[in-house]
Amino acid sequence: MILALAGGVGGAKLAKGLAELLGPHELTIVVNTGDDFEHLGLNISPDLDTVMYTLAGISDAVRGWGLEGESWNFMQQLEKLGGEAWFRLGDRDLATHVQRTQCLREGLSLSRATRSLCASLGLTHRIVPMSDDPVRTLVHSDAGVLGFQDYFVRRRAEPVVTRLDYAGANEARIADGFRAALEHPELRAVIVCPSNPYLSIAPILALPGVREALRKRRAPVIAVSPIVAGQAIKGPAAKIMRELGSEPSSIAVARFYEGLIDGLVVDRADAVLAGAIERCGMQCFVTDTVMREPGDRAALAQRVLEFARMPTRQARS
Ligand code: FO1
Repeated sequence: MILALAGGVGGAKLAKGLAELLGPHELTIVVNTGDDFEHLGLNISPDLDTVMYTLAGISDAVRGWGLEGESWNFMQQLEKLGGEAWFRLGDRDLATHVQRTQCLREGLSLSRATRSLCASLGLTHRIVPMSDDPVRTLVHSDAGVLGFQDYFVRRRAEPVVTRLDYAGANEARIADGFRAALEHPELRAVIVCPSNPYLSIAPILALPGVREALRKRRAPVIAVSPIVAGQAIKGPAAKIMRELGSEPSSIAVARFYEGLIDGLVVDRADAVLAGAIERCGMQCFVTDTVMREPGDRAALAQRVLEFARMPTRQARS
């Protein structure tokens, strides 16, 4: 049993690689819901959808989010009518949000709604929201306190970030599927996918009991750094790190996860950082981490699983 923690595009790619190597009962993918929001009366869960669409092989490879071959008639008409068009919902993607909203209105949990969407897309691996309770990432910035999508999409991640909050996290219960994976007697490894540590993984770690469960477990926890040569592979991770006072690098990622992970996988471009990373109390594994081609995803997943099987030098607290 492997538990993967994932956020958006980078996380979804490694999750897809893991799903290509592991059977449906050997993998649980727990997904950040801090980016979720209610928009146009719909419940939108961008990271869950990115993971679902990527595993189903129907995500848009260029944008990373939404569906391939999408049409935008709804959006164009909405704009014409003077509606809110800053958050682009493709015609087919819209069906996912309508169906999820309908399930939630009928009283289903987000986990159940996700299971039903996954089944309809022919997915057999477990994709689980981190919680069925609402957790919302709030971006404190020089433009005020912003909802995540307001910051990220409407304002193109331009405001300077001063602090991040995960509203509701303290009161939220971790989803049953997440707890079951954490407590699984045959849990072999926890893989932290190359998602933005602050935006995608921190909301998962903010849930009561998650840090403690990760510290106590016997299985190794291996993270893949989303920073390569001081740059984020995608998204504003490097910019946010700088604004929050750390130089964007895999060392900052190591410090962020210090005490929680046994190993950090970094790209060959960052091989020189291995010594400094190991001084943070974890092993450093060096390999190609940038997943450009579809084949790169299973190749990286394979190497990460091999790293997880290696005996760890650090004693876990
Ligand atoms: N990202 C954008 O940059 N612009 C959009 O208009 C946009 C729409 C959108 C619709 C559905 C969906 O599932 C994701 C969407 N995203 C969009 C991506 C999303 O904002 C972010 O990638 C994640 O929240 C960060 O992981």
